Amino acid sequence: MATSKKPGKRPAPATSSTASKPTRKPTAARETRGNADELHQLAGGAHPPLTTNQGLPVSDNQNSLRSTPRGPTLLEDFVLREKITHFDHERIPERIVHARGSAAHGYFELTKSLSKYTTAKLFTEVGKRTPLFTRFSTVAGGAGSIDTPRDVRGFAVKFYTSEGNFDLVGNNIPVFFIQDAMKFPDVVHSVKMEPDRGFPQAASAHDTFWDFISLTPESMHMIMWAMSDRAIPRSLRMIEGFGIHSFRLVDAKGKSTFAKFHWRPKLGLQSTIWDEAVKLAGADPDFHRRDLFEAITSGNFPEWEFGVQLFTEEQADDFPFDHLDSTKLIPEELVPLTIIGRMVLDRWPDNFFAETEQVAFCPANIVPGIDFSNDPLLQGRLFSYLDTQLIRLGGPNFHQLPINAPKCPFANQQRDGHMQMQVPKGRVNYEPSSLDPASARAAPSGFRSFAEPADDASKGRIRYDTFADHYSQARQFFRSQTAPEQAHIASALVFELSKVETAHVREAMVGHLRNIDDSLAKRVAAGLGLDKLPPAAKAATKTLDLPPSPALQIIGKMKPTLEGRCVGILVDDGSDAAAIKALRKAAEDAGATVKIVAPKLGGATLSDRRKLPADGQLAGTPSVVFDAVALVLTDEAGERLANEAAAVDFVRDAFGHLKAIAADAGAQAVLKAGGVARDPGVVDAGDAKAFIKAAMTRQWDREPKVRTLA
Ligand code: HDD
Repeated sequence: MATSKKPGKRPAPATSSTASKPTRKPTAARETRGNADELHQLAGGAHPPLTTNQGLPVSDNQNSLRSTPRGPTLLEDFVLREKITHFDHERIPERIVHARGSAAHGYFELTKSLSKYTTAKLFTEVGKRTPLFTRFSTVAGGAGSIDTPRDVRGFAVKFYTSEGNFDLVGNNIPVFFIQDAMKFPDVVHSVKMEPDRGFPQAASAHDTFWDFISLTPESMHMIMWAMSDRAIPRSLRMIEGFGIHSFRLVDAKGKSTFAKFHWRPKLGLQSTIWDEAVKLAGADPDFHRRDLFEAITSGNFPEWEFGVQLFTEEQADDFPFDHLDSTKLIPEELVPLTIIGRMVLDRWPDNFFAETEQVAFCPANIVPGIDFSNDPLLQGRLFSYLDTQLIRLGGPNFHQLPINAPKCPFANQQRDGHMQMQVPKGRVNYEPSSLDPASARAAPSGFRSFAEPADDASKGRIRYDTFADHYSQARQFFRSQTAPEQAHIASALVFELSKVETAHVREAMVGHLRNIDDSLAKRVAAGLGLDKLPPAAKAATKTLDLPPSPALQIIGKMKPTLEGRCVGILVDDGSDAAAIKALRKAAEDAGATVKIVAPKLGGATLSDRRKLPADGQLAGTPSVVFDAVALVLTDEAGERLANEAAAVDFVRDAFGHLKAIAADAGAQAVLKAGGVARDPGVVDAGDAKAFIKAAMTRQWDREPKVRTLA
């Protein structure tokens, strides 16, 4: 850096390193010239001293060390160099999948013992609370992408048990795209942004994804789920979670029982409407993260029931599918779910990076009494996660980070490596040894793999023929849905395939749909404007008509409740204070939070002449962020807001998204401008009871009147 010698009068030095007196007093406008002493006076308060990473107290955190007041910065400035170097390294490679995530601390409480099946203390000590950390994520988008794309949601739980960490790394959908880990890089590459152009971000609606899928019939069951409303959840607090694979529970005698793990949200399942998800992406890209943060920090702790499906090898032999195939699920009607515990998330992380970003999940983290199955997808995962953490977190000691470290004692002779944070003592770094009685040694009571008898068969790259049926469960899923859910699946397929530029890919997809359900194929073909129905894809096996499973619906699992939901009330000057109070009380009594929306953030002066502050300004708080809305307006405000696009969109969208709307006489002008027609979900603002009843569900009957569905 060269010194620029400027002749003439120079400004007075602004450095405080010489402890010079402030040259002038801070002005009322809180201006400073970067003088550290001035800044300290301005900010006020008593603070602990700022230090370098070596503990050296820093006197000036505003100015770099310069050779002269207007001269070059000195290389000697170790304080600056340390700060900038650390900053330069603040980002680590984001996760190749599931990069965008939100997480919380909580606990698991066992309510029913599985001691008949397993020795795992986590599942045998009733009443015991095991601390845990749960991270939810989208799959395809980058770390800074939106929260509401059509996507699978990751549901990863790290249980810090007394016998080591158990990681249940699942999703909100109980099946997966592929049967073998060999295909994972392909499916992920296909869904991520296309490599030559760098878009689309966080979206499956593009050629490469559907090209891959159209050539991968095993994905068809998962595609039905991904096109269903499961992929556009209303809240992370309202999704189910699934461990997906079969795991083994192993008892003290070494006997094994298969288990599938399930999480059930206490608030019930709920999804958005696709148009709502799209608009939410703009209104609040952090919608799910904010929702989780606000719920936990306000004491409304999200909760899930934990259930298991237990079955024996003999039972599995009779299933009309192979339970080791991750593209299949076990209907609850076939093997019922037993609820054995609950998870409560009650603490938001102190630091996003240290915890949510650095948490490293791994399906290979299990505890004695639990073991893997031979699911070829799970087998590949056992390798991939540890490997990815090595690059993502920079070395083999990431397990020592506080968020990853077990909360039970852990010790071995692994040593050294990048970022070793422990200081092992003594000369013994091997086993067995006789020199140090404190050095760790393998114990007979430790983890033992289930002694599974080996097949008498030859090795090879084999896809077993019990994995060959790709359509029966896809058909079962589609036919188990309610009529609105089927319409959403068909419409989602039309939307996604309409973004595909390559005609033969669109046609191939419709060919697969013909094997799933011919009526679905026809609806999608009509939605795409295909002249004729493409031939059905070749199927390796006959597609079965499995009995419908209502447990696979969302609408069937929605709870008629306002708990955990949010109601928005649009007000303006002169609004009826009593009506607002009654609506608020009714909504809060039903478990909802209430937010006031007004044209100005300062709020409105109501009919009782009191000022009601707003939680959100109208233009920045559209109705998509609420589950139901009410409008309480004077005639004058109603007429005025009928010409205000944000107010008109507020009601038009609430109506289009099938939400309950309460409106008083003054608000009718806005309703009219928004094209809101009277129906059972549009009620008088004076009838709080009717409003709450309507708000507890979506107005499914309204949907065909507001949009064309495939
Ligand atoms: Fe995976 C992350 C869930 C198959 C390789 N996966 C990751 C996360 C979740 C899942 C929830 C994010 C964890 C977090 O919050 O940090 N993955 C699944 C499920 C699968 C699955 C439910 C199938 C049933 N995954 C799968 C396969 C492979 C991977 C077959 C590779 C062979 N997954 C990874 C990974 C990630 C990952 C590359 C990226 C970041 C990470 O691990 O920590 O290793």
